[in-house]
Amino acid sequence: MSQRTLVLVKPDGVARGLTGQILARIEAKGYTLTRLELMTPTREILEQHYEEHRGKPFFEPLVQFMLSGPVVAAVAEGDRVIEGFRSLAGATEPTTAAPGTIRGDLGRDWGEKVQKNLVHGSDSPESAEREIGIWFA
Ligand code: RTP
Ligand code: MG
Repeated sequence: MSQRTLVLVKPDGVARGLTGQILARIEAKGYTLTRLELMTPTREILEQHYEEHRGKPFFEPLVQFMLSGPVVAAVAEGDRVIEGFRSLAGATEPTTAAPGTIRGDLGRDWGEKVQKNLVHGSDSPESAEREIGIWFA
């Protein structure tokens, strides 16, 4: 069944010039990009986006990291794209994410408080609709 998901190229991905490669992988897998925008998020958007992590020790460093530069927000569509994109992205921790994935091939640890792991992808249909509404209000 066709789904949509919110993809973010996080500030590390944009700053390192990896946006094109990351979007190319999404397209190469056969998904369609239906929204695409370079943006500088506000704290308000990020606090809504990361609501489930509020109160965790990495919450504030995560928000600071996400405020550190522009991000690319996109909506990708296709059958099972939510699972499909998370599979493409790889595990949260880039040092050990599987080779072949975006995080595994292009990311690593940089000795900082927060995982700079290049991308975000929604984790359920409910999250996808909620997040798309936040970023593409
Ligand atoms: P995402 O939501 O960004 O797609 O990543 P995820 O599901 O793999 O990871 P999640 O657990 O939802 O965490 C959201 C983001 O917070 C940062 N994080 N840092 N202990 C840490 O340093 C830590 N834990 C999480 C990462 O940027 C992660 O993607
Ligand atoms: Mg998550």
